[in-house]
Amino acid sequence: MKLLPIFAATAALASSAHAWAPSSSAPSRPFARLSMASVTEGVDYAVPERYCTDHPNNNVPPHIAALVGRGLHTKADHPIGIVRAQIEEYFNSLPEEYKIFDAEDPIVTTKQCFDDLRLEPDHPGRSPSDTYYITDDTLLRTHTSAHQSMHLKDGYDAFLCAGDVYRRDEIDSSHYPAFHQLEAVKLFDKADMEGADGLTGEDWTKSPECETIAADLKQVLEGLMDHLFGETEKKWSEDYFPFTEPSFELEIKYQGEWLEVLGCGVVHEEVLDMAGRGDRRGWAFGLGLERLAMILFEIPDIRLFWTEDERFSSQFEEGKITKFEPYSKFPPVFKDIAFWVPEGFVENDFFEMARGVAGDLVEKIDMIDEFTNPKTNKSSKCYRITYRSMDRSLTNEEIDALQDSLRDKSAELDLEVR
Ligand code: FA5
Ligand code: MG
Repeated sequence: MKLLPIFAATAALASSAHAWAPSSSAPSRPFARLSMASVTEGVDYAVPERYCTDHPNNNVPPHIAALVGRGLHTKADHPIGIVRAQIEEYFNSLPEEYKIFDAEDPIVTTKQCFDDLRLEPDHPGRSPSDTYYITDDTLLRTHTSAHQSMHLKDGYDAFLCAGDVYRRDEIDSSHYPAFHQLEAVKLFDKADMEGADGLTGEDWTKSPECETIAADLKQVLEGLMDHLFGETEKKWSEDYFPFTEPSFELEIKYQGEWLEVLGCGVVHEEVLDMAGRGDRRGWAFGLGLERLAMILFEIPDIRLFWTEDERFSSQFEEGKITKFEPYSKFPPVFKDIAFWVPEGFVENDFFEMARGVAGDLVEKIDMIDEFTNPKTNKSSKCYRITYRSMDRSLTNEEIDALQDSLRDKSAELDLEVR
């Protein structure tokens, strides 16, 4: 099943009813007032108990809590860290100075992750079927955009921020419930935006100043792709995010296929306003580091980034993009499971249960059959689970045992195994 992209809400929000603050009301902050409150200092993020608690609405399973704090994006000789360093190298070569962040707390509030970014209360990305909640109003960040507002509030005009993000999602070779994003925000000089003072909504998005920002954003990102890939074919499309307007996505051509690598846009004036920066304008983007690393290093499966197998880690070196040599592909084992599903069944709950039982041995889960009995009106779904280890051959007995315990556990989701 194709899931709704988490931040591309279907209905565009009504245009701003909230007047953009005139430049006099929010003077830009002098550098001396910058605070470092944005980063929790001295906290060890690699403590599963921080994430997996007994709060009644906590839905973080132990296998997810165990991933937090691994800091792959800060490891100089890990593909995720190598790509991130190359991106920073590019930004360091640009005339503006970008402040670099990489140690924000992965626990954020619903305000930081959603409200500050204009995600409506009923936005699907906020639902516990898509998001890992710690308590009712704290969660594992679903995107690095969750940190935009606090860095803006702290007075930064240009910054990068990289980190691990978490989403309950489908399971296959390019989706993993934990992955990494790198975010960037750049505000423009007030003097260059004066012509658009006071403009909101369409008056703003149609202004030459807004066009200048969008053009700069595209140029910076095309330059970044050329820096990473050499000259490569690129394609811009319109996208939708509640926090940028206009919004775009960038795809690059990889092995004959177009692959989405990032979302971006001109920061919505209300987002800047809420961050106390309503006197400024600028752009933001968020890109997926795994997507880029899979292409650059030819890493075929997203689970590999998390392996602690020496045969993986020993292949990479700081500052070098090298082709990954698979240490042999072990055969898959397929198992099907069919059940009657209760009303309101959430597929992600089942995917998560499978990963809870069998961990990374689950390579992918596909729905292969679905029907509704016209007499009873009950629906049945059949899923094919592909089990495969990245580092050894699996025995039939061990997979049968895992499949049996998955069948048993299915009752917890009110699934009636057929
Ligand atoms: C966002 O997360 C927005 N916060 C991006 C953004 C930032 C837009 C700033 C505007 C301004 P999206 O859900 O499309 O958007 O994810 C951004 C990128 O993360 C994708 O292009 C993709 O490269 C990567 N990504 C998304 N989901 C996954 C996943 N399950 N596994 C690996 N990478 C993913
Ligand atoms: Mg997207």
